[in-house]
Amino acid sequence: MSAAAKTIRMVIMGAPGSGKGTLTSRLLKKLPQIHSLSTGDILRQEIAKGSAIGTTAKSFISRGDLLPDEFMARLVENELQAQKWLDGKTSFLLDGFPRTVAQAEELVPVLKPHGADINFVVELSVPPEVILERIDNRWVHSSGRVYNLQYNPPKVPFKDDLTGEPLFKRPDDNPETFKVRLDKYFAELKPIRDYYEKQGVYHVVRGETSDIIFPKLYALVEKQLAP
Ligand code: G5P
Ligand code: MG
Repeated sequence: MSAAAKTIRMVIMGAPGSGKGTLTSRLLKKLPQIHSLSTGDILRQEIAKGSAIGTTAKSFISRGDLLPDEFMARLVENELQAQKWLDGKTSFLLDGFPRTVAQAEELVPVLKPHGADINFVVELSVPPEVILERIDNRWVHSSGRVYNLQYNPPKVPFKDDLTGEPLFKRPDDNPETFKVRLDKYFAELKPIRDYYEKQGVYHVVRGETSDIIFPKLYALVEKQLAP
């Protein structure tokens, strides 16, 4: 009898526009047993619904600011519980959370009782000058599916491939807000890298394009999943 694959509970980190959403969807196409959760997508969906969470999120996101750690931690905890991923047997990927050491620390008591600690963290390291070019051409669908007019254009211009619904520009994808988001990312990077490096779960994949990064990322994840 072959041994069962291991469970991965991973975090994908990277600057705004580094390709977290793009690479997550590629990874999940090859490894559909992994579930994913993007805090940015959840917040944008709450804004679209006009919920209380969305109302709080809107002003932070439009300024490029991070929402409060405690608020984000409760949002993720509720989502993990609602999805029933906290059984220690489910593989999941968190895109965009945690982004600060405080958020990482908040996650520990949520996961630990279920034997479900984070066991794999990957940083996408893409030069900022490469990223800046991408954002102008980004269009997104309300589901979180992401396109780029040059790199991965929709089949029909400005329409989502799966639903045919219109795509939209993110309000935080303007040069001023984008700069704030980049600065905030790099301000938080070292502490959170140190935090997960100490736990021996931190990996970095470097590259100027998602095509270069993807095979490296996939190889690391496969290794982690191997029995
Ligand atoms: P988000 O939504 O998590 P960011 O800023 O972390 O936002 P973003 O912008 O979603 O990250 P990404 O997912 O890393 O970027 O990148 P992507 O969308 O896949 O790719 C970017 C573009 O490049 C796309 O158009 C894609 O098609 C294209 N592309 C990909 N690869 C290539 C390539 O190789 N070549 C080319 N040419 N193009 C490519 O968070 C948003 C806000 O929510 C709040 C904050 O306010 C945050 O700013 N928030 C939180 N606040 C506090 N704590 C948290 N944990 C929070 N999470 C979210
Ligand atoms: Mg994203």
